Amino acid sequence: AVAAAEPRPATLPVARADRHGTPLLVLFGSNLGAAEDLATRIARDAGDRGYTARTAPLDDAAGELPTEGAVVVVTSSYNGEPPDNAGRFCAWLDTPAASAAGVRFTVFGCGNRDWAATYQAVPTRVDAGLEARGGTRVYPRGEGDARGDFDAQFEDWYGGLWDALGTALGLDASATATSGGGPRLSVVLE
Ligand code: FMN
Repeated sequence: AVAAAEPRPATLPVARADRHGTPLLVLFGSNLGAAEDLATRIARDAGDRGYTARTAPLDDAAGELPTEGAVVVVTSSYNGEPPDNAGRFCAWLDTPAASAAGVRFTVFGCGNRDWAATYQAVPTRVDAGLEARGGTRVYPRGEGDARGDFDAQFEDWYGGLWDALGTALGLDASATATSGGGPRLSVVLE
């Protein structure tokens, strides 16, 4: 006879056997959804790579930046100003008391060169502000121009993100690899 398994909580997620669980916070500043959609994609892909990822509006992170794992920021600009859910964060980052010490970050900006004078104003401001407040940029800021080939520019930036994050976080390359389209369910036998 086979011994009955221990009952498990119904909410227990099925985990990859090599899941490292490093936290990844993907923050977005977005009015029309483009930056938020990218943040959602990044967080989903992070989960596939063994991270414990979540998304939140930038304003939720004012004064609350995590020093564990890493932070990816995706934000747009509106006439040079922050989107509605990022204004409080940007104002906070401008205050001398704001600290990003110990925060590992990178930024991708959604912009449009039709706004030539303020192209990428907010992503640039957040990227510089995080560094000025003591954060560590672990991957260069990226730019997407909705007037140009936005998708290609994003993919170009995105293509290097995971290796850079893994290196900055001291993660083994095999731990952050995707399962390459094969079966993703692993069973841990104890
Ligand atoms: N892009 C910039 O790079 N700088 C700007 O100052 C800027 N101002 C904008 C103002 C308006 C009214 C609109 C509609 C767009 C502006 N854009 C600007 C482009 C948006 O940032 C871009 O379309 C972005 O993808 C929108 O992202 P979201 O959907 O996440 O809000």
